[in-house]
Amino acid sequence: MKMLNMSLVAVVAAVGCTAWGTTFYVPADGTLQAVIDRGDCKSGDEIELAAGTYSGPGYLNVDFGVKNILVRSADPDDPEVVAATVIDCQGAGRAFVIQGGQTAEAGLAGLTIINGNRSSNGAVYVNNWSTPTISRCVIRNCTGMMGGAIAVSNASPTIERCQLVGNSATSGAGIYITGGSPVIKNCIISNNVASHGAGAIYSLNIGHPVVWHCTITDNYGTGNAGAIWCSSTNMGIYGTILWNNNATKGPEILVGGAGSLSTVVDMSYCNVLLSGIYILPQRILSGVGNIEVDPMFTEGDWRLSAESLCIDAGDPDYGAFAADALAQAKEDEKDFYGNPRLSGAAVDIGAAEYFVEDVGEAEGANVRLWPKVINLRGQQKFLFCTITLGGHGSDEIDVDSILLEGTLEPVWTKKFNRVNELVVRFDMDSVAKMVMDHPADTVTLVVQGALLNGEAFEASDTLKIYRQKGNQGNNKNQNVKDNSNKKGK
Ligand SMILES: [Ca+2]
Repeated sequence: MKMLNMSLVAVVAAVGCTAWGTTFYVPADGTLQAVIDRGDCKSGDEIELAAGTYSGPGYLNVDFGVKNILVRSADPDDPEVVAATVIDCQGAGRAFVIQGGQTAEAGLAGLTIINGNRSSNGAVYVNNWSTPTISRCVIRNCTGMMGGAIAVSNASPTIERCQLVGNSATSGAGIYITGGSPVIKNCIISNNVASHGAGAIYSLNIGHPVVWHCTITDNYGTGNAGAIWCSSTNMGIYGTILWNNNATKGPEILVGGAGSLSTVVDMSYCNVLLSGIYILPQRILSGVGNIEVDPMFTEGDWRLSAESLCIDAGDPDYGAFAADALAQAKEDEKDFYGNPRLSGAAVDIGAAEYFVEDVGEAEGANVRLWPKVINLRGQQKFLFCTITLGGHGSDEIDVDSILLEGTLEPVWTKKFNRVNELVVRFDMDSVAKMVMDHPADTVTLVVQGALLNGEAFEASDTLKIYRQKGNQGNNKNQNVKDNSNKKGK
């Protein structure tokens, strides 16, 4: 009894939902299908797969029936556990069928599914107005005609923080939607190939699918739609990176298809290669806040590098644009990598939120740098910086510890204890020298310091860099007025 309680506590921590019923264990309690079919396995129960690779009968075409259950790995939040908990369909069928009217508490969490192959669709099929949650799964190298990884037919699953990579299909190599309003959020959809079209997502649909903060790159549609194909559908695409996808017609997104129904796409706060958008006559694509910049992923994954202009470029109202469909987008939402979805001044575009791991031991550090533009040809004398600490007063800060970018000391400091602010000034000439060779037009500068008791803190703010046209900064000194004769306290 005590062990059962312990496992329930662990489950609550892992999946973040209310405690369910019994947890069954595979393979200890039988094959996956055998456990689902047990008379004592009821709606509300969970099935935990131990790390390992599962294939063949009992692990192929696994059907939830009408049971509202969650099938998960031992720790869906641990990428190593997810990578080690594998259902290998060995090209003999698909992995899961969920078509019993399941609710959002049911579904899949933290599994890796590979080598699914079925004429209709590859790995997971969701049907019959079911609304399960498919969370933190990796689906790789699966193939099917309609939906290489996931097919949604008259259903509204939530597909979140999943990685769909290297799948193939005739249409919709990542996800194929025909009917329903699925929400696809914080997912990576990359390197999938569709022979007819829609390397990432195909939507032929009466419903309102929403794609929210996904990173969709390097997919390939042979003729049509490298990434997303909206055909006779009403779709919302928000906060998403569509980049470097490939097709003859509409490499990033193709709006419209052969169907006679109208197609309306709202695309807002996305980063998309505009030349990759193809809109057929009488179809509509509209939106606000979209940008077109190299996302500047970090080497080897889909995180944003510090210079990426996708940082803080999402909806300033954090999801208000998609609020109807995303009632579940909360302050504690996680990005693909498990970091806070909302970090810094605003939500970022893409599946990964730029997140500085170590912000120091003194909590709640916040810095505001101003002016907001560093004019490399200007006559600004100081960069001002206001430092506040959520849990500490400004009188606790050691003013001699303050550094900009780990090197530059302030030339002036003053504590305003009444409002708990420390204001410092940095010499702008020194700041300009620091950033003049910075490759982007915005720069995030880190301010660090310590309390008198030794606790460190760190926080950053982002500024624009203004360079006069044709100037690369190499003759800057000729144009800067010499204001250096009276600095310091
Ligand atoms: Ca942000």
